[in-house]
Amino acid sequence: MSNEEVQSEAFSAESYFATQPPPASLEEDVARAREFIQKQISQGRKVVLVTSGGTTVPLELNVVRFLDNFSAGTRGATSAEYFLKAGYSVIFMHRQFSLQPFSRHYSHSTHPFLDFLDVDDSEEPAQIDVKAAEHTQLIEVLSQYKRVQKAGTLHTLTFVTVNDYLWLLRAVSQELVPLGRLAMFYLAAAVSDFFLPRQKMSEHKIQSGKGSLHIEMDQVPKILKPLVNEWTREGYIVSFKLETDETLLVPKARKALARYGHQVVIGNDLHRRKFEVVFVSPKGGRPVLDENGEAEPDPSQFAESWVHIDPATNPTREIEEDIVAELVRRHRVWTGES
Ligand code: PAZ
Repeated sequence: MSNEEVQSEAFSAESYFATQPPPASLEEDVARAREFIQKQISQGRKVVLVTSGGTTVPLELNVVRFLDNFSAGTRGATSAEYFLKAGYSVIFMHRQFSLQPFSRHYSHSTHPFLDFLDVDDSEEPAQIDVKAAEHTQLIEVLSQYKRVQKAGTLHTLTFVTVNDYLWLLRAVSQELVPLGRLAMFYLAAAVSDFFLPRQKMSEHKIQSGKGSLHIEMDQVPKILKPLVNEWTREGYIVSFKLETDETLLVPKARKALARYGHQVVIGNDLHRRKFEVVFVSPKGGRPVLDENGEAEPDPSQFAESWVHIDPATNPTREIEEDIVAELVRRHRVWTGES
């Protein structure tokens, strides 16, 4: 395909996957995920696919520079733990080196593990101890981690680029089809809206001699559309919407629900996301959108509920506990259990 052809193309999901190459590890990743899913099916478990962390957009084929975003993966890693506690099996699809369930409690930047160890080198061999103040939390985290390891209910997949993410999401969601309504999708990753198609990338490091850098990026296809309509028809799909202008949260969440037809959008403001989110969902059937999909859908078609926690009165409480409890309840209704 020539550059001109690529430039004029608005990427649909179909044209995206027809023109952008899959990551080298895809087949192996999918085979491992399939094995995990089959085991969970044989044990009658519900499975949630949690996506977490940010995607990168490489600017060169021999990549030196890339665009990234702020997400540390806190939402995804924390939620994965609460889903495991609630009895779900979890496929944790996360950005390489972002936070992970359990180990997140000992992140190198907020709680480095060397700081909670003591060494006594007065004897040979030297002894290492965990500081007394750290015992309670470490025992709790470690016990849960070991329990999950023993039960084999957590499976981890990694992505780096937005391309890795899209290919993995498509493949894993197709593997989840046999679970029908027992599958949940919890799409908390911060996925780039723009990317540079492979055909437009410079092969080598972009040189700085020519003054300012102009890059025109293409829009990443709206992946929720094929996810809902083609890749999984019965899974319970929860997407996240991040905004920095809080007044946009609910209108944009409504629009996404009307456009894609999934079950819940959780809206969060960048600065308030750790203690406030809003659940937006259709009240009845699929909300109606105007013909060209531009006008605001009628608000009476949607229900909203806000979840708040108060960090001043309860600094250790995590909002993900409330988010997951609410989703577990809604998913039960979806599967016909209540
Ligand atoms: O990873 P984190 O805890 O720092 O942030 C979580 C989040 C804000 C990325 C997530 O809650 C979210 O909104 N994800 C979707 C972002 C988007 O609109 O693409």
